[in-house]
Amino acid sequence: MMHIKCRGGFYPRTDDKVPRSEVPDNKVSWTVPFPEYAPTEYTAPHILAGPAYADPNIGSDGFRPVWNAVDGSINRVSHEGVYEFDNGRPRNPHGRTGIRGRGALGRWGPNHAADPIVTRWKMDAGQKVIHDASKNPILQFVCIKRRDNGQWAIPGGMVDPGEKVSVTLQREFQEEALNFLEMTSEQKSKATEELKELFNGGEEIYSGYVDDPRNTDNAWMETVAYNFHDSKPNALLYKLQLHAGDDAQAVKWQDISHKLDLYASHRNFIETVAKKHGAHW
Ligand code: RP5
Ligand code: MG
Ligand code: MG
Repeated sequence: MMHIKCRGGFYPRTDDKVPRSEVPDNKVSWTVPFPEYAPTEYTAPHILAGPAYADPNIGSDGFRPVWNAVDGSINRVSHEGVYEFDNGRPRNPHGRTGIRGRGALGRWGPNHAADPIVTRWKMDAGQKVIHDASKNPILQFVCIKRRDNGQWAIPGGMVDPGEKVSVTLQREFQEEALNFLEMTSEQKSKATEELKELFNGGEEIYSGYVDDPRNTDNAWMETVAYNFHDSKPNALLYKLQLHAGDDAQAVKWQDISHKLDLYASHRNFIETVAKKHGAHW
């Protein structure tokens, strides 16, 4: 995958003050010499302030990360294989981005996320809805609108230190698409119980690098995307009450087709899911 969304223009959420230095398509790969390359150095102020989820700067007292390894509770292993280094910093395995430093990402190297793709068939009067042109049934997925940039996306999120990916998948879905953070503990246990069967039956769709607009030369997003599908008409997903929460400002059931324009590499994951189910794309 040639990254596009983490090249060109300005770094996200910098009020157009932090331009990415230009990287032409044929100079993305580190194996192609690019002596004039002078990427902008940028790590967001809120990351430099040192929140719990962020690494200290490389070279800081007491910071002895173990790269390419599970470092205590922090997973610094890339799904893409062993990463190399650029002046002592992990180097983006998909090439140049025009920015050095961590940007808005907390970790040097891979920043691990998980993406739950929750799907159901579009139904009308008890029948699957068939697309006129492709003659294939239409699949729908739970889609959120991100608060940070207004783009539609899978309700994914970061894997907390030591957290199992299976837990992250369900937790992020519950926070962003069901607004768990504002439920009573009773409501939460009831909903968790209802979702248990669905989330036990997931299928891995993708693991690896994400073309995320926050990526830099030294910090990048990786994810594990799972599909959780409910094929029974009138079953759980046809009754579920969606409520946007946490870093989502809206949530909806989105019909799947090639026309989708989604955040980062999410369109690719949705295409894989549609094809696996023989759905319209
Ligand atoms: C994307 O960023 C991943 O695919 C995942 O959807 C998301 C995780 O970051 P936050 O939603 O926590 O910002 O690269
Ligand atoms: Mg989240
Ligand atoms: Mg999120």
